[in-house]
Amino acid sequence: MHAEETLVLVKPDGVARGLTGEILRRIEAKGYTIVDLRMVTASRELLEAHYEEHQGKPFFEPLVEFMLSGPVVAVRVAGNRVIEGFRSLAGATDPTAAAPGTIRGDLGRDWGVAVQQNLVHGSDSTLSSERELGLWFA
Ligand code: DAT
Ligand code: MG
Repeated sequence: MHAEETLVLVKPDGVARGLTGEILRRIEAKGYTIVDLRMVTASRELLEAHYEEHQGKPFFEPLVEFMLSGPVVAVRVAGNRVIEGFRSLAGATDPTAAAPGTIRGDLGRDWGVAVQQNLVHGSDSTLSSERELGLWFA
């Protein structure tokens, strides 16, 4: 049986702040396996597909613009229950409320802009991870 896989993105704020290594370190220290990794300057089409569930929400356009603002690091991560486990490592969406000990809680903050810049993305279900891995590792 194959181990579960998830898509992690180090978002443009994480790359720009030099936190890629720290984020990958936490994934590896937890015991998950980095299976594949690439730095990507995403297209608008890729991002609109990736975030399709959020189309029409007030933060959608700021979110796409933010994700277009610089390169991201896309990571294929494997391990039993890694989808749930990485979401736990990442912490809550709002970095101000995210618990200390999590990536967003330790390394993120509110910057007073229209979209939360919270360093990482992690797939939220097996359906999402399969769809998202197909987009970023086509
Ligand atoms: P997550 O990344 O925790 O899965 P999400 O899928 O609900 O969160 O939203 C995608 C991204 O959009 C999220 O990482 C940050 C931004 N975002 C979500 N809700 C927001 C809000 N209410 N205001 C500003 N940005 C938001
Ligand atoms: Mg999400």
